[in-house]
Amino acid sequence: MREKLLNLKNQALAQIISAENPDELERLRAHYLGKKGVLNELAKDLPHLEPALRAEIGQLFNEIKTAISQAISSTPKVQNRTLVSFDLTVPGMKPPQGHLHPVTKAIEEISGIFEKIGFIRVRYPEVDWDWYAFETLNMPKGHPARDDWETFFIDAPEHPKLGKIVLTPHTSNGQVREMERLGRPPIRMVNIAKCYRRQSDVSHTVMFHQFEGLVVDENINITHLKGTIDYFVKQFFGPDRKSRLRPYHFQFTEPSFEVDVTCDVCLGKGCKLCKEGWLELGGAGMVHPNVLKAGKIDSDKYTGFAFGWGVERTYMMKSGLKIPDLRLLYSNDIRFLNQF
Ligand code: FA5
Repeated sequence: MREKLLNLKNQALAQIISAENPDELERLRAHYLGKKGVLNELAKDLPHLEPALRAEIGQLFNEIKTAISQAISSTPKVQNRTLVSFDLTVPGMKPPQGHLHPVTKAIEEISGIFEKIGFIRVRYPEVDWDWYAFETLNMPKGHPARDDWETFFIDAPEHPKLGKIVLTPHTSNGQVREMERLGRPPIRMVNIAKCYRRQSDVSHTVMFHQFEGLVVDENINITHLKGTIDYFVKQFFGPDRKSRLRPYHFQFTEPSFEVDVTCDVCLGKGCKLCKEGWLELGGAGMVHPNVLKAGKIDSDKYTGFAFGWGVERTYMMKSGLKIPDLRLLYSNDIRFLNQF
């Protein structure tokens, strides 16, 4: 009898633990503790036991009843589980959904704008020879203009003609590569790639992106450059923004310019956030004849223009976007990235 009762207790507790909902618990309560339940049926044998054994088994009976009753009433986990699993009216939980990085979105938008007017999106090495990054761009070895690019050099053997290997400090390395790829004009490329410089502050990151435009053909002049810049500015920033060219110097363009775009806050009038209404976008100019020669293009017959701007800085100048520190774009802070 004692063994039978202990087995019954174990069986009841196991069933209670694995009960899936309150109805099942109530069924177990009736089965074990109800008037016509298993325990009451067994209790009918008690009077036939010897008096000493009757007292011991009687006590065991009470202990088991209490244990089963407590197990049934102290099952909050089952109650909760039941609510979550079966209440179909509880609103569902959306799984977190990612999105493209803002810089990737900007690159897609920039490529689309230039592709619409016949530019071909190309990609050239982000680790390249000194030859393409400097030498063919009218910056021979030891030329002081090279210092502006604060370049990372790779510790690798030098090539007798192509020189050292560098992490490209600008996308202008694609200019002569594109001339070599096509062999002859017309050329209309947009090269978007990662660039690297030894610079880090609120407006500089060690790794950033540039987009480089290059057009070479017969009779290309500055008006084509200005028209292309105006088209881009209106498409990317909006119809109320304007651009201007400011004289500048680059070794690989002549004449050279810096391109400015009107401030998104004051639209050119001048405010605390800009310098006299204009924000600097990047460099541009007419391709230097020495660069065309390096790309084996007849510089008497063909002319061209080029421009190279930072993707991150350009993106920051878009209306409504206020990014106080460019480095935030690469901090991988999901609270920051979720805003875009
Ligand atoms: C150049 O790199 C030239 N190759 C641009 C060019 C191309 C001129 C073709 C003429 C013809 P610059 O060093 O000014 O120029 O860089 C161009 C743009 O890259 C800058 O205006 C800025 O938007 C971006 N840039 C440069 N360095 C960084 C940096 N460390 N972090 C983020 N953006 C940068």
